[in-house]
Amino acid sequence: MRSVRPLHDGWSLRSSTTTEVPAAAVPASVPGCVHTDLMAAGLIPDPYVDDDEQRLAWIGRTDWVYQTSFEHTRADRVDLVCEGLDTVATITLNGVEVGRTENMHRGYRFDVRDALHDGANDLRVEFESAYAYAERLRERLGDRPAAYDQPYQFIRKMACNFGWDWGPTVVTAGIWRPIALESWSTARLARVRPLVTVESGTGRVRVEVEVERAADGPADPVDPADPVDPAGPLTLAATVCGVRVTAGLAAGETSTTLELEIAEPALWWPRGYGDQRLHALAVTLATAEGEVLDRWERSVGFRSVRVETTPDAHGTPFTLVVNDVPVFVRGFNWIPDDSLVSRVDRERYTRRLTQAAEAGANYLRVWGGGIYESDDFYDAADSLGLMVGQDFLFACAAYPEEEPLRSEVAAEAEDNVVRLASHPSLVLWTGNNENIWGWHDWKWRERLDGRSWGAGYYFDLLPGILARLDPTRPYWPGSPWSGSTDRHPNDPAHGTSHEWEVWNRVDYLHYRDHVPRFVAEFGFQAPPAYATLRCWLSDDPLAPDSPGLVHHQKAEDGDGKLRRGLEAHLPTPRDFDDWHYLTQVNQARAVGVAVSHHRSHRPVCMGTIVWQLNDSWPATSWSAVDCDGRRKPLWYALRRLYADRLLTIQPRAIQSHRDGLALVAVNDEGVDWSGRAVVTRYTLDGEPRATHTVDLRVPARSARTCALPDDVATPGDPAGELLRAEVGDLRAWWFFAEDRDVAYPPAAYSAEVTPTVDGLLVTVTAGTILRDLTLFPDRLDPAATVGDALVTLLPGESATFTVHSAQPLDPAALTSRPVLRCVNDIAVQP
Ligand code: BMA
Repeated sequence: MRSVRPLHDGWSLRSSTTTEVPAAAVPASVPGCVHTDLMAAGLIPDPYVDDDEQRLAWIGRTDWVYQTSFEHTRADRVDLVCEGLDTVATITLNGVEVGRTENMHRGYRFDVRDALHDGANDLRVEFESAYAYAERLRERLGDRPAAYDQPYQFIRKMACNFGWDWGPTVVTAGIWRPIALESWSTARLARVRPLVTVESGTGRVRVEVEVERAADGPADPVDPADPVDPAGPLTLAATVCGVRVTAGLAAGETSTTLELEIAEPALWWPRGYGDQRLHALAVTLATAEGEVLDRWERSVGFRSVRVETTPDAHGTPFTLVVNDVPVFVRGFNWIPDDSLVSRVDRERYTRRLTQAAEAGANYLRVWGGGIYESDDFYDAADSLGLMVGQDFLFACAAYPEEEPLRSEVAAEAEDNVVRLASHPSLVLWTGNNENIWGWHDWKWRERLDGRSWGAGYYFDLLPGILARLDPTRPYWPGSPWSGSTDRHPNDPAHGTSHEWEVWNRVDYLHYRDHVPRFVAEFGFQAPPAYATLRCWLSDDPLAPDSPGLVHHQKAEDGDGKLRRGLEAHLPTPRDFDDWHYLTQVNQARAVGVAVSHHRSHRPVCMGTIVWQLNDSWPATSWSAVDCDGRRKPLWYALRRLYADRLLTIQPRAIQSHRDGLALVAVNDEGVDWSGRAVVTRYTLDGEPRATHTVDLRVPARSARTCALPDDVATPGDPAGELLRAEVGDLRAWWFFAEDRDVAYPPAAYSAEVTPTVDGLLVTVTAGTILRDLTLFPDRLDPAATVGDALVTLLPGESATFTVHSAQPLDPAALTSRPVLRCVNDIAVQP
């Protein structure tokens, strides 16, 4: 039986090519990376603190040696199995070179039998500087345009490691995924590829199996008295849902297919559409005599998936259809959860994906500048019912198609397509992030002057690999991609699009200018939570332009865009606390305009994916959750916007009402929704001026638009009135003027704080309107959390916030600025 022995102990790390740290070796963590080892040894500061990133750039330009030793007894075949090496490595065992690598995104297996000694063995993994390799290839293959002045498209390594508009430049090296010795005899399961389909209620698992036989005859059998012929007949068995099939492999054969058919299996559904039923699939390899040689087991889920792209009256849809049900995608873009990505463990993946699910998302797009996500990520997605679109790893650059890169791309694609095949959550493969768009629009063509840029990957190599290895999942050549080379790749009326005019150039109300079919990226920035800033920055005082904040804002003119975005909508901040709160409110408002617009246009629009869920370090960024896992107000806003039932007031030209308003009710549930909606025009003092009642009937998985009559939709005084729509607990608001122009009264309220077992209940009763009331308990206890945010109250109404904290919190501090905020507390004159 194949045995696996992890080699995670006894490692040390050193370098002979730098004088920045002593030459003596330091203990190394495996899996891990140089940065975390040097930090643990106290030799470097944390690159996420202040601007320490800048002092550590030399790490990426240095060569590093990892070394360990282990005791070993010989076996028939012994392989060194590296699930991930970052990146350019030479591996020696007892002074004998056993392998070389140049791709972080694939696994490697080296037959090390001949280099092993009985007893102690010396294993070294020497990493060449990623820059040295990439710059060498750039020199050889000719430069190519890219969004950043770094050679990331010349090496198969996580691109954002070289710095991004939300992330630091921390060019890592190290053994970033598990490494092990595998001992086996006769044969092993080299590749198991389960292809799961469902048709008319019948589930099928086609298990494609490739076997490796111990090389060329019984070399060095452990027990010479009992040699098993490694070329002899073998048997395979596969089991799922109690169904078992077997197949024989004749002498010398190395591959076969096992087909399992399950009548009416319990299906896997995206969350909100049904349960996430997973079933164990086991494959065993044995000799003809029945001796088990290897075993493989994964969870699979039965579901069908396709993308509907048949042109219609509006253009070209992009509608995911799972188990024959069209699914409205409410998603987040996902980036590596840490720039030092080897630190992200199973627990952290589960926590972060749970935050996405709890915000109401049903989809994550794994962006192409990161990694092919780990099985821990996909396991969490499988059980949470989060659908995943995985980009192949190409982002914002022209990528050379010459060797050695072409073969590396093919190898990594094959590896990962096979590795991820069992996960039902994976519903889409995408060729790249913004590269077709870049070629089209960003003057790449001129600069390339005929050189390759990646088209061969996106239109030929990658779809070819999928057709061969996993035809069960749809493929789309790019994000964005309009479905045809005859059209602009980012045409919102066709296929997938990215909306970046807002944020970069125009106000967020322009999200409403068109009705996109499926928006795979759009977003707006805000700073991270206050406690996160305080943890990582020593700025004193904190200010929008204090050095740490400036260093942790990586986007081009990011602070200018934040400021202009604010000026158009909200009162002028008087101090840092105002700026911090208002920029976070503005982020939530901007994304809210987009999401409610997109959802209100179901079924023309069938997907909205916010850029971005998470952060890889403490950053002012587009994220909803910051690097320390703290939820920004945007997260709470999305939880309302991504709920199955959404009520929203939208400007709509309906019949004669060219500047009219409409109430739109969106129902993503599988059952009809009926209720009585009351829409009232109020003064800021809470006086009703006009009311309209609508009997809503919203069939399952649809949206209904109801024009509002003029007496409700037309204010007497735009700066002093608002609309509120209510159905049950759901509310929608419409303000006729921007907050900076609204004649808000200074905020008045009373607050009551009641202790609970693990925190406090804070009940706020409004004396005046309170706009976007939000509590920031992390300002008092960094570990404190709150249950809701951005609650608007009319005079006399109250809201209760649940605060969790292990510390006693001062009630007075908890219920006043800067912990308790609303937009109209800015109206209070200091
Ligand atoms: C798109 C993404 C990312 C980037 C984001 C914000 O270009 O694909 O590359 O971080 O916008 O600018």
